[in-house]
Amino acid sequence: MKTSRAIRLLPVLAALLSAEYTPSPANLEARRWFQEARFGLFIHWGVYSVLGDGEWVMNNRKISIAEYEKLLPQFNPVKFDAAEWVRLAKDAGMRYITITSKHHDGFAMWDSRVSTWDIADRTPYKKDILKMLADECHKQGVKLFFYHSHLDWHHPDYYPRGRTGHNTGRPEAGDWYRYLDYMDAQIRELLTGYGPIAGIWFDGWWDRPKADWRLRQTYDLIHSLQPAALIGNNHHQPPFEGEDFQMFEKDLPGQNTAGFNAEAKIGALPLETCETINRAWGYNQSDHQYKSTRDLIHYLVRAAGHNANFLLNVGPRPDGAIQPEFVQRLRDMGVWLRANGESIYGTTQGPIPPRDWGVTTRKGNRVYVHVLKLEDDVLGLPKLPSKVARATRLNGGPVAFTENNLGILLQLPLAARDAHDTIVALDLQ
Ligand code: FHN
Repeated sequence: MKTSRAIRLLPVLAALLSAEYTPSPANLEARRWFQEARFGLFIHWGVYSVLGDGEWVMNNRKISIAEYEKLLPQFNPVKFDAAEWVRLAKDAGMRYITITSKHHDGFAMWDSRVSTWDIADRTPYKKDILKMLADECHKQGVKLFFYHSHLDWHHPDYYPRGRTGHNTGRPEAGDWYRYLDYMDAQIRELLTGYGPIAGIWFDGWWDRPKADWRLRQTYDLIHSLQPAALIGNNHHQPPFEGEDFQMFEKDLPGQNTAGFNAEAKIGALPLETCETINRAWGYNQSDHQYKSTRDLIHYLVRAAGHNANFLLNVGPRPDGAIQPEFVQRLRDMGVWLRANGESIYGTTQGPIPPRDWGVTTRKGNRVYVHVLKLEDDVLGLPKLPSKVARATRLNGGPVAFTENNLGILLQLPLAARDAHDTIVALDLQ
């Protein structure tokens, strides 16, 4: 009797789950906060850091689970200092941190109750990294997101397999829905044991784009546990129902230089773009191709000019230290933001779309013109919604300009340009 009633209720349940998603007031408020925050720290960290060859090392080197598990005794991050990491993010001017709770190797960076494939159960370190980081974030007023991989190279029930993870030595069998139950159980742990969580940043859907991921059930679970938690999914597609923000990997919204975003049309949700400092997400000891502070500032500014946040990545070492090349760049960005943050935080994309010379951002009646690349002494701008009352250098004196019915001409002598970004604030009438 009970079973037949459950079967009759299934279509009702399915209809509920496919119903249009209405974000709660707390969620809408969180989206507003997110859009104003503009800058966050991405952290890719897990047992893979031991090999110093990026977070894909298990797949790339065709390492079996048995061999990969031998890395565990070496993962002992005694130099990890949550307070120092959060302080570093704050000093860099970042308003949130997004850390890998679980990457594609399936390894949990917290003390999971539904698995022993985690830092607390299997490493000499034994401590719950996420707990320490969450406590510190709450203490220092920095919001915390968890990056969570749908894709799993370790779990036996991740079957049928997708594009990756074919050489880990798992039997060619498994129960897909049992895997999804496991994933939801872990998500439940993350949203019930770590205080307020700003959101979940999913990745790995693309490994099995045709699979039934039961996404809506997972999304509804998250929103029922923490209505304000923002869900984003790096599936490289336009946003799915139930998501709260849209991310672009290694590209500004609308661009596709890295090849991930061919189908990622810009939707109506808050936007974010993520990028690395060298070329690796997880710690890579031989990758020394660091972007300059100037390049990173330009990326942040261009992201703001595209109405997007910038999530800048570090891959900490296996001992828990963040390498000095990363630390230095983050600190330098913080110095720049302390002087120029007014033109980034709390702004929206400005009235002039992104250009080769730079971008515009806007707050109320003030338009910030970010001149990043200009060979001439003058910059011509199209007409703005209202006349310009005043033009000033941010943190500086007046800027000479002329305005007629065609547009505005700003005088920007090369000798007086800023090393990174010459910012002109235009106050509109
Ligand atoms: O495969 C991952 C990769 O390791 C990394 O986490 C990045 C971050 O955006 N996303 C995936 C590739 O799309």
